[in-house]
Amino acid sequence: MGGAAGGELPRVLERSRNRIEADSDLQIIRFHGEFAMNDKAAEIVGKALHNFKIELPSWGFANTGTRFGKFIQTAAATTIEEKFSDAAQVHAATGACPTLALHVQWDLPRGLQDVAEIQELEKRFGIRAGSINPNVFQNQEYKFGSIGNPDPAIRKMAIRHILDCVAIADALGCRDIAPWFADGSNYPGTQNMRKRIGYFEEGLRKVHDALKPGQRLLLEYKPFEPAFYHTDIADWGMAFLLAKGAGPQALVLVDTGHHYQTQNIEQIVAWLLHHRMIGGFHFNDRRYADDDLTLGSIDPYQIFRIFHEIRMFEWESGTTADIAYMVDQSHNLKGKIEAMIQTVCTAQELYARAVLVDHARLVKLQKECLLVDAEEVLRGAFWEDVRPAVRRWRKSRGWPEDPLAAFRASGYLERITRERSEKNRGATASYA
Ligand code: RM4
Ligand code: MN
Ligand code: MN
Repeated sequence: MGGAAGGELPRVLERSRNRIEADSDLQIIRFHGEFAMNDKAAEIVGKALHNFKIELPSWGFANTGTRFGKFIQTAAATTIEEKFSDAAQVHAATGACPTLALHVQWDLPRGLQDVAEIQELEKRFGIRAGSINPNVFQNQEYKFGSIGNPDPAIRKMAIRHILDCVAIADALGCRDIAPWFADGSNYPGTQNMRKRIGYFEEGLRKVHDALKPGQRLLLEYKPFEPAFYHTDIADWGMAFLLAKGAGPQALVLVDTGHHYQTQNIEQIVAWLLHHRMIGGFHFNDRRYADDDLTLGSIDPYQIFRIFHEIRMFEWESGTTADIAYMVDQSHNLKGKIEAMIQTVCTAQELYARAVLVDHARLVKLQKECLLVDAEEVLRGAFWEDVRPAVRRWRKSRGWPEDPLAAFRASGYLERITRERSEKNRGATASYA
């Protein structure tokens, strides 16, 4: 992939590069204003988008809420069948979402016994099961933690559940098992942090031992919440070390909302790429904490910079980074399917912009420490309007040119609102 991207520069970029090389720094900036998408650039964008798939979260279609109130949406999915059906709508509109992440306790409450039903839904809706997400944070037993709990019986129970998830993933042919651990403590001195590291190391090794060839264990980190003093896997370094210790099939999952304010997420991504330790993303945006807002709604440049690190790595290494791009959002106020379509379109648009970065030129400028010019390469791609090229690509593939408009015109929302409003009346949200 890297070779192709390096060799086939969009002609307009090629031309501006030649001119830039012969010109002064100030003129370089002016030339970026002329940056216009031509056929070749559009083709490169289309090719990259074709391979760019995004996994949807089943929980993103169900009623969710805040700690303070749950505002029920009459069109929300109430069953796993409805979640598949809604996900299929997003896929039909965007062509980019063939898989659905499943949360075991919410979607397969009977565990392995529910696999047959999932398989039937996969066939019926043309959507495959994606990552399998264990739930070791909801049961009363997990009040003081799951695999970091000081009580060995509870640690055992949590490991048992994750092992069941490995078996479920195996039965469904899913590659990734993606646990998120709420483990932590609220007050200094109340837990032995070092001991808990040992519990995590031990538990995760057991889980890793049960993985089938090709399966992956993705470890997600989060700095705080629900624990407010210490969280056992609080950052990428802790996730990295635990994944390394667990074994070669364990990798790190980056949830974009799980960082402190101002943290340089693309640098974390660069480190993980460098060590071949990044397994996937949970995409969302945030303004304050783990807000789970629509991707790119607050800081699109952040997402672009992450994509740029990945593309740059791929170009330099000549390999494809095997990353599961997943969405982790729960929309309480926006229509859930519409918000999901917005997310996928935003991801595609920001990815397409990262595709346009002239890597060869950037490498040269970085080497020469031409700071303004190097930054302009990035900014130039970021400010490029890729939407016409994305529309063209959608059309050429037979997908709707405007996914949101196509969904709105389909009548699906009106139908499910009619069908589900009774069921959603008095419904309780499963997750906050
Ligand atoms: C966490 C994290 C996990 C999600 C749980 C419910 O904040 O993002 O991915 O499964 O929430
Ligand atoms: Mn997440
Ligand atoms: Mn989260």
